[in-house]
Amino acid sequence: HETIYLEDYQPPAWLISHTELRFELEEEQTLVRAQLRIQANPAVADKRKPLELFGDEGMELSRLCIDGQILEASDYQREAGCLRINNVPESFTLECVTRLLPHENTALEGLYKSDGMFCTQCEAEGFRRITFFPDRPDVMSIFRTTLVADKARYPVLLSNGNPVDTGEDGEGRHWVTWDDPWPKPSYLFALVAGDLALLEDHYTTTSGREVALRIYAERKDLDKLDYAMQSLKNAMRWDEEVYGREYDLDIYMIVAVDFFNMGAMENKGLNIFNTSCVLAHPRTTTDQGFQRVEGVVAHEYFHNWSGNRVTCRDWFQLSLKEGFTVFRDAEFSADMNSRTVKRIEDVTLLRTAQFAEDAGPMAHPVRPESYMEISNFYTLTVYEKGAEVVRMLHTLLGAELFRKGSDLYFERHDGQAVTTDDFVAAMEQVSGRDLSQFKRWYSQAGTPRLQVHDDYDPQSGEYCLTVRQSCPPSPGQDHKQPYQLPLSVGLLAEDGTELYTGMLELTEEEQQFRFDNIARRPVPSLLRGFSAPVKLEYDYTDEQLLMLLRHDSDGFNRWDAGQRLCIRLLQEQMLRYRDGLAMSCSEALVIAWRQLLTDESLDPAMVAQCLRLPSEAQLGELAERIDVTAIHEAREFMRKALAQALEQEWLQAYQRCDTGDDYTADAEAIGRRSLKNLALSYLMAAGREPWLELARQQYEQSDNMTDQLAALTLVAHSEFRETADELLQAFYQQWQHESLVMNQWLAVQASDPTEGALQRVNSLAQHPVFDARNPNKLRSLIGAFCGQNLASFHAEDGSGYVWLADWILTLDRQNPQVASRLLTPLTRWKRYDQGRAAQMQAQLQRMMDTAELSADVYEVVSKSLV
Ligand code: DPP
Ligand code: ZN
Repeated sequence: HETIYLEDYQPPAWLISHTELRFELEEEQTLVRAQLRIQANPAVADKRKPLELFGDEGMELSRLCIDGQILEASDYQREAGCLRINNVPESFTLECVTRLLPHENTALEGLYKSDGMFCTQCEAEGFRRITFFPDRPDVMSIFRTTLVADKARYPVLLSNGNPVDTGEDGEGRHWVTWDDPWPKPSYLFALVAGDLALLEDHYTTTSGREVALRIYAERKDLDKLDYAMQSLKNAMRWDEEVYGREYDLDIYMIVAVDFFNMGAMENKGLNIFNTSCVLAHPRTTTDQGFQRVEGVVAHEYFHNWSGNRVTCRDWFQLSLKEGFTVFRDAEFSADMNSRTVKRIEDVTLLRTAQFAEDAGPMAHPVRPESYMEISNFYTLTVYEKGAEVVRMLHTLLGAELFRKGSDLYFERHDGQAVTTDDFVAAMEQVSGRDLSQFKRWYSQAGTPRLQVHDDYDPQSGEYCLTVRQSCPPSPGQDHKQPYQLPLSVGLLAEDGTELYTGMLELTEEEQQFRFDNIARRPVPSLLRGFSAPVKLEYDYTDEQLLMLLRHDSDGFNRWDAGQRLCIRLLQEQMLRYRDGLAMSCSEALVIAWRQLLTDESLDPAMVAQCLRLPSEAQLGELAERIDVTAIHEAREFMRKALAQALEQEWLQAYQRCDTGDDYTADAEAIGRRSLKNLALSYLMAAGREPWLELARQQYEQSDNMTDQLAALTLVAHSEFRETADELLQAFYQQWQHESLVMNQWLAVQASDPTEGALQRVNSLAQHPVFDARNPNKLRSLIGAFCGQNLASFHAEDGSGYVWLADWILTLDRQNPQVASRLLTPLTRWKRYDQGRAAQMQAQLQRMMDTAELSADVYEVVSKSLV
């Protein structure tokens, strides 16, 4: 397997102005006729280069012509995913017919079948599984696509752009031609053919363009499309208001498919979505699901500008579109819902999963320097950390200059394939600032650490903050240069009065900041709103954290102070557990929580966030060596202690939030349900029969999936096994025909930490609702067991590791992208105790010793073993 380097980038020798495609879709095969108008790139000096096109090795080539002349076998060579044609003219038309077997395509890249419908996934390199093409994002072409298929089976035929022609051939087959006027890279190509139902609406842009909005799904899911449609309209309006961006075609289509490797795909005018990111109905979808639909619909829509109109020069620039678009969708969701809650959720994900990625063997900069398989770099670093980098630019420049910068970026690069440097250059130009140091955020991997110390001189009233920054080594990068970053700070008096509010800018390894006229020693509120993606260390006392939890004017830091306190207390209990000492729960914490829980003036969503203990995964990320058992035991002890100490308060909060209103998916209602179900979870942790009855009642009486699934999960994970089995069975009976709900049913059981988990997931893998070819099912069973059921996955005998490795080896032959993704937990082996580390390493080695790993899995396994 070959490594590809950013520094080797060369502009394309050949350009394709027009691409005409004709798909003959049949049950046993698909014939694709491609006609490419090719010209030598005038910007490339060496005109005598052979024409090189990418094309999957397994793809059958049945005809190849230049300007109508059939090529002899000696005129071209096929080798390792590439077609080379020598002695081509400066400008010509290439015709190429390929034969595909979509029904046998289990990798779900290129053209494949999902539940009887044809669909495509071309990002990053799927188009080369459809035809021979310079399948790289800096080759942009105008596409015209004709689909031909049986009319009864495939009444709906879709591709990018606008439909321009249609007809029938008299033998039950029909065809539709689509024209996309905007030049695009091949990764944005899409087609869909199937028997689909449709929800239609329309939208008028600011400048008066009428846009037809169409969301397609299977007929049975037609009642689950309203929320996506509303979200789409909100996103279109928001992008006009906040970024001045309008939609640019007459039709915007979304199609829901059940077999999909990713969440969704921003193909020009024809987004293809995983059903899990578009279908939403109160009866079958949780609050989290609703918010995901809103966020992903907006994300893919925003790509129309940040990704499609302006795209990436090469795949090393992936964060150019993904980091920026995640930042855009996060701001959209913050505007539609609660800004602070959205921020807390995003930072929690970053701290738990992205920080772990940064500390593991696959750590890479936001703009990676090399890869074997680009699919492995659709990561939390490129997406979430990339979004944090854009957010820091927004913070450093301020909203107004940032908007000017994004206007300039879109205007200057419309229709181009560009780099993250081009993005930063636009920000530099409008602000007059030199951002060359800032760009280290794109080139250096690892999570920076800020160590903060302070001094106070009561005589002079001077307060001084000393900030040291450093960043640990990561693969291939032993030494890091200091970063430029915004550090948002407040100084609080002991009673919570704010003495100073402002933004400090770090550029050096060590810096001091002085504040005058401070009457008493203040408590610093640091990194407000998580103003930079770093680990912040300051030696707070418990009292200071409790004060911040009560008084900080920054909502995010109020929550963060509470989390810091919980983490510290949990870490103390972990030590006690390891030393065989009795664990205990801090009375001060109980008092603080009681206050939060009983203060009816507070926002329930915020209270719920504050009263949630950090997850086992996050505690693991924070540990020097991850002690799975100590983490689990300490956290369970604490949960139970807080449950029992506040039993009456939990019940009152439950009752207060249980308003009996009809379901709505707005932030306020979601916040109330989150506190209600958190209260129920603590009551269940208290372990008494009446609370089991309360949970059962909620399970039986709820009219929405949020409440029903919360109750089911709590009972299923409890010691009340009889009721657990009864509800799991009832849930299955009720929802067996709803594929997405069955994913939840699998995940609830896979994440059940009680005795016998491995046996349970093994028998679920045999259950009829499970389908090993469907990525959502794999994520629900394997992903949930290995990622959320940590104590079971890390069973001391290593059985969880063997189980996962067995799965990876099977799946790798079928769907390498999904196999590689599911492998992540094993890559972290160096973080565990010797016994576990050795067993994890042995499974990685076993995979490594297997002949014929895909590039996807090979890259991850080989880098993990270094
Ligand atoms: N479909 C993925 C996303 O939208 C990759 N572009 O992020
Ligand atoms: Zn994206």
